[in-house]
Amino acid sequence: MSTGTEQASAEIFDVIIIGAGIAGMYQLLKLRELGFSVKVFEAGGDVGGTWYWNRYPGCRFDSESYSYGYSFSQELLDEWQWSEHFAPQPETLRYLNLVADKFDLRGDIQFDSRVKRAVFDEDNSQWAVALEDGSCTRAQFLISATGPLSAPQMPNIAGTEDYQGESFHTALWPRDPDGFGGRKDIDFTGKRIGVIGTGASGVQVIQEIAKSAQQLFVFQRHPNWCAPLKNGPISEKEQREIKASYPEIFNTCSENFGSFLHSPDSRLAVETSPEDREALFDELYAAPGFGIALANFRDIMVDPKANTIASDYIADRIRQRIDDPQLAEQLIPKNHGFGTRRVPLETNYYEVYNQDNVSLVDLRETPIERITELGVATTEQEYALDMLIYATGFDPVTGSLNRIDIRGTGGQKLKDKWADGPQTYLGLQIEGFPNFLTLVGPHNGATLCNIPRCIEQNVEWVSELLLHMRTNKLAYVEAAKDAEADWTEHVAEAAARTLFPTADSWFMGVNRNNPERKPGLLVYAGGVPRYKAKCDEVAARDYEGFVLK
Ligand code: NA7
Repeated sequence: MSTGTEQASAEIFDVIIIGAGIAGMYQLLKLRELGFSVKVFEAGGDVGGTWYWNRYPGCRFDSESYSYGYSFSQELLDEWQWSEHFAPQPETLRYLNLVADKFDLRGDIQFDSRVKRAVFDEDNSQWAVALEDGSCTRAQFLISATGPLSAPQMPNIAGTEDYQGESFHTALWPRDPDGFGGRKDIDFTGKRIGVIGTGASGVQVIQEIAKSAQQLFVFQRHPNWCAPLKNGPISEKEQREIKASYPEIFNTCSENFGSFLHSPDSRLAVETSPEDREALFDELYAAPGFGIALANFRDIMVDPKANTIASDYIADRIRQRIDDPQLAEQLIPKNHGFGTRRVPLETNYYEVYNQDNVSLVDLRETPIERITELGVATTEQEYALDMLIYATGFDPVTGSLNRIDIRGTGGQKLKDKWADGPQTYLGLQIEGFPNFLTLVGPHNGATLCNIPRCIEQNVEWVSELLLHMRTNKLAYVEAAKDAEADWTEHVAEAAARTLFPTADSWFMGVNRNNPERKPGLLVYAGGVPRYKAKCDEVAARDYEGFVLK
């Protein structure tokens, strides 16, 4: 690593962690408990990761709150009360701040510190990690906890810098200096507002803006299959029941494909009568959370015929909710089946299109030509706006790692190694990048998961590995080439058994706004129980597939 302009710190840590979100915080706590010296670098001004950055109005998670929090501390479970079944962002960030305070985490976290480069020093078996401010710190191990969706992506549209009104990306929403949410003075009342993007973030922010905007223009390239969230406050009685059943809650999660509370129906849609199918669909559509995707017939994500049956049902529900039949057709996906992309959960999303103050601009009919000083110019007209919101998502999973110059043995760049798609072992380690571990990395079980459940699994597994190495006086861990190739092949096979590859989505690494990026599968679609069993088996066989020395 060049030291010409970089200030090397004297202290050498056992571990450097990049990121102080849910994964980085727990990894710090775990390793510190085991006696490792740890330094965390966090680009943000405080803890929270996703929940620190995504402060747009309406932001909340789609996991049942009580299935989302950390499970490792009974005291924390007893102390914390979620107020809603699906908590809003400020509450989740308040929760993560409580965790940071309770376990005294901040002392080992350096905030406002974006990692620019990380280079493996082969002579010393150490990582040299340089920040944007020019400082450089060394550690034996490097752990990325950068989050799967943390590299905000602006649209590749000309003129974004010309726009003179207020504009925000949902994932970089300005912070309220006195609270956990977004800046309170950002007001939609009486304004003409444009939103580009109708993924999970766009859907949430659109619902909020429609309440008070003078006029809201939704610039939609492709619609998604949205379904009702059915959120509500948690009553006193429910609170007591939740607190008494945490072991069952976490156990149910651990048995399910994506670690959610929703277990699949054991029947096949294609073998069930239309009446019985309708009965299950109706029940799930009226129920809270992701059940509509995850508690559905077990063939809807693997059999195109079953998927069409489910898609047709959801399409009819959308038609029932939109007054204008032509508009309804524009809001029904035609290029992918239900569940093959992330299903945004919504509250009155479709109904907002029945309001006079909301207009859909279908970009497949009239594409955006450019952003202008005044607003958005499509092939048909220029929309003058007071505020423009980019809900255009992220450079997914590998994006946050590729934005750091990571170099392994022989100076090899991680970005180059992954140019044709990621190759990993268990989504946790990469051949040629010794002593580097990727929490929630590409091809990791945590990529299609109620994420804190899998973060705990990742963190505990990595902690055990480091403990094993210390106990056995081992200083070097690297995925073996054949183990990496086998895992990468297994990940592709697991996805090929599902319908995920039939859709363009962030799961498949599609990001047309980044011209450098080729699509490449990013998620592990074999299910969390299978992933966890594989990780446990590898550990039980003395870390089979790793070179340890
Ligand atoms: P997503 O799900 O990636 O959605 C991004 C949206 O932005 C999607 O509707 C895109 O349309 C749209 N988009 C992106 N680029 C453009 C351009 N250039 N022009 C027009 N429209 C564009 O991101 P989210 O933030 O909503 O959600 C990400 C995850 O966060 C989600 O899966 C949850 O797990 C939480 P497209 O469909 O590509 O036509």
